[in-house]
Amino acid sequence: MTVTENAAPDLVNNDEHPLGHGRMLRKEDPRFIRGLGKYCDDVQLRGMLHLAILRSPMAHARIVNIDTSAAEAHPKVKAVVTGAALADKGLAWMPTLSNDVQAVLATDKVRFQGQEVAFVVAEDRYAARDALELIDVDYEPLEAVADVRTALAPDAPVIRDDLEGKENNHCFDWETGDAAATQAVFDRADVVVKQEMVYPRVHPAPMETCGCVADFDRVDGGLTLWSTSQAPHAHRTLYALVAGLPEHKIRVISPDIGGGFGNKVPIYPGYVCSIVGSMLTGKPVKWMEDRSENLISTGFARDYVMQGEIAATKDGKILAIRTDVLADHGAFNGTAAPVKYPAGFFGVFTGSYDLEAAYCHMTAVYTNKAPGGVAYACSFRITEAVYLVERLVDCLAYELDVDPADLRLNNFIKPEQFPYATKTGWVYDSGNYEPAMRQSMELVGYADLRREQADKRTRGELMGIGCSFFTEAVGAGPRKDMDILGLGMADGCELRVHPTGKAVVRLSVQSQGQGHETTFAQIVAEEIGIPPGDIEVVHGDTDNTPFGLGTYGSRSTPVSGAAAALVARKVRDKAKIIASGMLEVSVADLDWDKGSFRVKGDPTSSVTIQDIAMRAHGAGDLPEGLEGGLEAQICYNPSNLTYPFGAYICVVDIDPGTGAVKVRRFVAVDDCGTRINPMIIEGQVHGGLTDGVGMALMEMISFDPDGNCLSSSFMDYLIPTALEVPHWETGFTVTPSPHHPIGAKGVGESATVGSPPAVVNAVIDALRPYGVRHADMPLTPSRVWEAMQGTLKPS
Ligand code: MCN
Ligand code: CUM
Repeated sequence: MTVTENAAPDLVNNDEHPLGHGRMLRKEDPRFIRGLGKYCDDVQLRGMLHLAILRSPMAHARIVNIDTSAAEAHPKVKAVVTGAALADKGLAWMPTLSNDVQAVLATDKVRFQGQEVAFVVAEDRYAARDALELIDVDYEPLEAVADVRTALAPDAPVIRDDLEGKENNHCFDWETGDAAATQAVFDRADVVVKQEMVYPRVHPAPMETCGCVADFDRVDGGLTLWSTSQAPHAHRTLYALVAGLPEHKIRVISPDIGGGFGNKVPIYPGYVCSIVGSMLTGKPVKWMEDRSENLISTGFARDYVMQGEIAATKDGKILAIRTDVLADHGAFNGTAAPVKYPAGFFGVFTGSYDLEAAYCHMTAVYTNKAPGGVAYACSFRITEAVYLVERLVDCLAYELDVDPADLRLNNFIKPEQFPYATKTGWVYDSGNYEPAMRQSMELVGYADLRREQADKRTRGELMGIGCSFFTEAVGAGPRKDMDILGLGMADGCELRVHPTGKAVVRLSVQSQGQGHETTFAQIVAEEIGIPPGDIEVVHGDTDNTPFGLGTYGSRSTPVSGAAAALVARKVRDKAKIIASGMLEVSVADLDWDKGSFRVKGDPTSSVTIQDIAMRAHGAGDLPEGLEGGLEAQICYNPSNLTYPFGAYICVVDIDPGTGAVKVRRFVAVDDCGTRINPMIIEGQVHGGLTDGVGMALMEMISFDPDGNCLSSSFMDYLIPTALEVPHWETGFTVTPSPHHPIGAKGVGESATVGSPPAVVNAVIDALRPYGVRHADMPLTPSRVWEAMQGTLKPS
């Protein structure tokens, strides 16, 4: 099916909304648009204290002495805690999501600017911040490693001397694919194009920064933690392991969250400090970061230096791709990815093309920068992978002097090749790439644009058209090979239908703005015929939801969405048995008609799901052997990931006098299989495209040679506004996932993954008259200008 979707959205009144999938308005919006959401910072508890964190002003320094006496004497201060004090309790270090350790508070050394050194708990936020100024830390500065390329130099200072026997800054080596087979293909290829490209360090920068309220009850030993967490269940298990608290005594609540984008996947020292603060004082303790703290200390994204190589025949058949990557992991390896995937899902760098061979070797290093490494709508490093392959394809088109859209069309994996096993071991579940590509070209008017461009070039005007085609891998993941710190990546789901036919569905995933309260009600409604307005979605509270791994990597729809559909089918199966009793026919004689069971061949005999719900709980006998009630729960373990894809085309104009890039148009055709709520999908795509334009043109966390972070505010870390982005034009195709119960694939990260190469390819295309084949992001006016002058140095 290929449908375009450019007309004004025909939003339906929710009261008239059909029972299931479709453009339903978001159930959560009435509270958000009236400012009535309840975020962590809205939590107010009696006697609540406030926590502030003292952070290192240096990137690398030995801590000689910390004097906290003046801060302790502050009349409003209740506690001042240093790393040494935490070390006494065995809490100075905590595990990261990648089996490394990270300092909760620095004991021996500080290893990045902004690292947590001490915390103060005081009666109010102002007093806590004032008292930070009274703490006197004596640092002995050490040489910092701020350049990833020199991190492994023999004379580089060793950052992680806390790790036994560590004598350099090597973090890990990783490889995938077949080196020898790839070399053989490269040896016989007519054309080999090499290009180094840097995906700079960027930051998710959610509107709401990270924070929490910890409330430890000294009487019953229970801990309640309201926190900005994308994965409340996984966090609870980690707190149990770190703090030695029994898991059943910990309740993690993720209330409304003001954007996550991956930034709220890791556990941050501030959460642990707040828990310690509450235990020490016996009072609830609130901690909320400010913007600078969020930018300098929490999970960054990307930071890959990639040497890419693509091999092809002279008539444009792509044969193989090879890459060598230098990955900057900061001071602690805090990458959030399944344990067996230290480079996340970067292995899908073979993209959407039918290759003969592929190989990647990666070296990851420690530097004196903040830890992190997945966050920011990346689907576990697929953003980097897609950027690599889509830039390489354009570099090849440049060398062969062929049209980049044609080059893609000629090399796609064909529909009949699915399920398609890539040369790096991934099995793409389903795909039909050419219609998506053709649709994007039609929507944008590709041929006309090329004519316009040719015409403009004769006048010295700079216009560029950039294509990108991506395949994503989302829905981590099959328990057989995916876990985070030993926790398998399956999701529970529970559905209860009340006697009156209203229902509650409990999820293990946690929305940060994706509209789960709406779409999960729609998934259940589609299966069981109860209106979505009658289905309450409960999430984000470990005491009230089944165990599961949380929302990131666009996994909610592929994993929890499947769980919701299957649990609803389980309830429907039971409802059918009850209906057979009510209608006095055998189960085999019943037809399901979304919301009611009918007797085959007798349209007048039927019972609604609401009638059945009442009977399940009410008077009268149920069929032999059936328990009362109408509810079920399941735990869904996906058999594979889902592989959404998309074709994006960006059109830019560049001011030849200043190098300023204007994105004139952007067309995005996405395929995420069965579409639950097209309005929400478009919103997700619009947001991701905005992210992508931001990364391509303006976002970068940069450092000076001493490791000082130069991007610690929104004055220096630029994020796109309505002024920098065009009116988005979207389309879609539908290629269902064969293994997902409703055929849905994830979409939340697609646009962020797919759009940066489209923008960069467009800019480079515009600069063709200047002989520019590549320039690194962010393509700020000065970089574009330097590229035009031929003076741009590798970043
Ligand atoms: N959806 C749909 N039909 C599909 C696929 C998805 O209607 N075939 C709907 C889903 O039901 C859900 C939304 O689209 O309401 C996104 O679904 P999905 O792709 O499963 O992604 P997740 O819900 O797991 O969200 C995570 C994803 C990630 S990893 C990042 S990063 C990101 C993103 O979502 N962060 C966001 N989008 C965000 N949107 C907002 N507003 N805020 C964030 O922090
Ligand atoms: Cu990789 S950012 Mo999202 O997965 O939360």
